Amino acid sequence: MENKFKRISVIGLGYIGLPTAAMFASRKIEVIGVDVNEAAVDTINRGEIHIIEPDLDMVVHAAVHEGYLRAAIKPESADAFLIAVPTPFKGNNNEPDLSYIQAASDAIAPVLQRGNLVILESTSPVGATETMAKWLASARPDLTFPQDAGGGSDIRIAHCPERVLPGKVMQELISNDRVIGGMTPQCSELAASLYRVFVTGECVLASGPRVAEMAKLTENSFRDVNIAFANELSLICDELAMDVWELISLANRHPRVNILQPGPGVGGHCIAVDPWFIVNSAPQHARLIHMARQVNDSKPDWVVAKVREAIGSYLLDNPNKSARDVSIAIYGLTFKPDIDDLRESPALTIARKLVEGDYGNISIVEPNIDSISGLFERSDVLLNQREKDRVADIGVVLVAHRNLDLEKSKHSYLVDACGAIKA
Ligand code: SAJ
Repeated sequence: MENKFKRISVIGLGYIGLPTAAMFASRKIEVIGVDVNEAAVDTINRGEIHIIEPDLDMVVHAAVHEGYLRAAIKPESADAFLIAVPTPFKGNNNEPDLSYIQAASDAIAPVLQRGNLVILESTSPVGATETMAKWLASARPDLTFPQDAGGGSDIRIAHCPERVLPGKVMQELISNDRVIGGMTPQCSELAASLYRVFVTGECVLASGPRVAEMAKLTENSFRDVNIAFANELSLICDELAMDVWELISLANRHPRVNILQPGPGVGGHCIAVDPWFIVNSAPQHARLIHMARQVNDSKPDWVVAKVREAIGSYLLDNPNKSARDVSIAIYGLTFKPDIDDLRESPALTIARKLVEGDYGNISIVEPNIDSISGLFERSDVLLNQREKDRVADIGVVLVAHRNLDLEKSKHSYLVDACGAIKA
């Protein structure tokens, strides 16, 4: 079948937009990536990348040097526009901020042409795609849109949420099934034909954009609620002097039980954010989802309290010492194992709180990052992987990195927040 898409524009060149742009370009389609960040645009146009994701660098390098991918500050005309901009919180009240989506639709509106497809990929609260369609329609009264013209509209609009796992983006972009929520069946069909350029998973047509928006929020809320269950068990087991990892591995022997792992809290930029979009849409009914957020958000403080308890026990055993003599080794800072991403990391929150305490030597053992400069208020915190720094009065294990060889560590007291020792 002949490809209808000669030129694709991707708005927002971050963790999702850049890999998506590079993927289309690797299939020899002209792609214009648009971002307001001039430094990112320059980096990409040199064939380099400004984010960390395995294998992305070589795909971008090849796409730019073969002439299929180009970055720009302003949108140009194209057959399809994919919007992959952030949807953060507005202020401090966990409400979604659609201003990036609005800015992206304002930017593409002047270059839209009859027959174009506009896809919202950003994780969005229910109704955001329809809101975007209204913004586009009011900017371009000369064109017809699906909300008014139905199946025969000049512009086709769909929500197709991204669902890839950081660290496996280049694989999952191709192999994951894709949820396609068009505003009309014609919009869905056109969007599916675009993704079929590189997606080998199924392109599943949803009945509309709202259910596609909710599907993405539901996936991340499902994971959040299940992690909260594991985190709650870890508190109960601590109270009952039981090993939560043993408990979970026993319970998981049941054919229909599959409990996730407790940890220091939930980090990253998705699972700790998206459930709030559901809570905001239906606050009276989203009780479990709301509670899960609170359980997971309170876990870092609980870990800090456990470390303080361990310090107290150490001082009781060593009455000649004061808190200022206590040395602490912290293992892992990233938001999950085997990555170098510190965004919204509960381990970093815990480490910062411990550094604020008036303790002695603090060393961080984090094999996946090269520098902790600027991360802590105290400048004497050491980042070290050397064996001698693995000897401390208190060991605090926060992330179960594969390359964290804990056998080499020696401590009088150990707080293991992620089960790395027992794994
Ligand atoms: N975590 C636990 N216990 C577990 C699993 C995870 O404490 O058993 C913690 C991790 O340590 C981390 C946080 O949860 O702090 C989130 O990690 P994650 O691996 O569960 O998810 P993310 O944020 O890297 O990516 C998620 C994925 N969503 C789902 O698996 C349902 C990904 O597919 C989404 O595309 C991504 O969010 C996104 O962009 O929304």
